[in-house]
Amino acid sequence: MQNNKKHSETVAVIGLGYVGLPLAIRVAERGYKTYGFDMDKKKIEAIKKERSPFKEEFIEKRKHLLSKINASIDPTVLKKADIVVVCVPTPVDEKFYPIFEPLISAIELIIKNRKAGQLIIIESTINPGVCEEVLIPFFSKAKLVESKDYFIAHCPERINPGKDAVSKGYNVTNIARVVGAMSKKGLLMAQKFYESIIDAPIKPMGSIKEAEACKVVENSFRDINIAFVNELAKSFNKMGIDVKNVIEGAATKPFAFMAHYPSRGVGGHCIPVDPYYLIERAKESGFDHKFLRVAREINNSMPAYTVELMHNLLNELGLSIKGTPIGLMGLSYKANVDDLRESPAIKIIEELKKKGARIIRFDPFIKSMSDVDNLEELLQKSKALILVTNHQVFLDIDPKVFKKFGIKAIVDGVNCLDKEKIKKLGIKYRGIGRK
Ligand code: SAJ
Repeated sequence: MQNNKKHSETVAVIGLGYVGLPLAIRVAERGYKTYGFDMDKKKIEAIKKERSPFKEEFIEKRKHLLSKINASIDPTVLKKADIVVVCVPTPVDEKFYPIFEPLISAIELIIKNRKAGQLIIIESTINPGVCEEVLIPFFSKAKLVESKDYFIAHCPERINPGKDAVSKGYNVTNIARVVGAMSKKGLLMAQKFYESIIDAPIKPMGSIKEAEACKVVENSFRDINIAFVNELAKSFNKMGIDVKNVIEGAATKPFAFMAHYPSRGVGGHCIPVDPYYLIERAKESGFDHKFLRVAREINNSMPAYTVELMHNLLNELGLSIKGTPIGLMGLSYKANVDDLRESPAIKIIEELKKKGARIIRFDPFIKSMSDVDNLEELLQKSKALILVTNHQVFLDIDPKVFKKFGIKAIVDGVNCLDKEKIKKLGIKYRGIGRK
């Protein structure tokens, strides 16, 4: 593994978000002259002031390195780079079709500000075939030939946002990667680059398509496993079996079982999105991923299911959901991050509004979307609560506090509250597959 020796190549990272900024920090830390390009002026200004533009433990711990990145909104910095890494978002539209515009704009900027012989590495999540069928045609139109005027490779990002990543010790410096390229030379260049910045194995793939397929397979695997336990939760709820206890029991099997847990829904910019990349691309080749589609339908049904649980719980108390003040503990898609992308909270709010509930939102990581300033105010104003995000601050609440504020019903959207204590206090409790 390389140490922090000086490298002759200059590197530019396009897109300084959850993926690009940690990468740029690491590249600079490993001794490359590093440029960062982003269209967001506020982000660039924050980086120049050595302030992280978003909450991320990895960056918080390396803020002192931010000044080593020449961050700019001027795309001509790309002209200086021998290696350009593209880390822009690849979302899906409302029909879940992949949206390639951010990626195409990045490619157009690279072509406009190119340097001969550049190695261009795509880290954004894309489905098999995108490099060859969507991106390379832009270079060909500009009369640029792969392996002569430029090299292109794909190294799918494996960033794992949030505290749990830090607690597990995984970050951009030590997560193994796969890399694929259009040419042998491009593959060797990309592999050498990643081996110089990552202290973990870098696996060369047989083609760029294989590398593209890895990421969507990794995340579809996670999505179907979550869908499995979400379906179990619905069935066990009817059978009066606590699904969380059963999963923990099954997880005592030391092999051939991988615990996933039911919840109020699947959010984030990876898991709920990536399977659609595979579904849509396979459809173009005449294959229908029925199983992946059903898994997506199950996971997409969980926010409404969560609201139904609250509706029924209030009815058991002789209360109507209409007009009842319901506090949402958390908005972010996962614990200890300030990220609303595809968050189940969005659908839960929609469903509650349809039922006429009065909604009070509070997320300590997303104050701008909160209706109250603090947890106490949330509890004061609510008669019932839905735990949407298992931020530590919510897990630390002593259930007696719920009683003190007169909370009548709690739906635990991440199955992480103490159900026995809550029920003993006479508060109605429902988890996702546990009562
Ligand atoms: N979720 C469940 N049940 C589970 C696990 C997650 O409902 O058992 C929900 C979460 O609440 C969240 C969503 O699914 O809303 C996604 O959770 P996640 O833990 O997968 O978090 P992400 O979206 O940050 O996923 C990233 C992914 N990393 C990359 O795509 C590079 C994913 O591959 C990682 O497995 C994941 O981090 C991780 O391990 O934390």
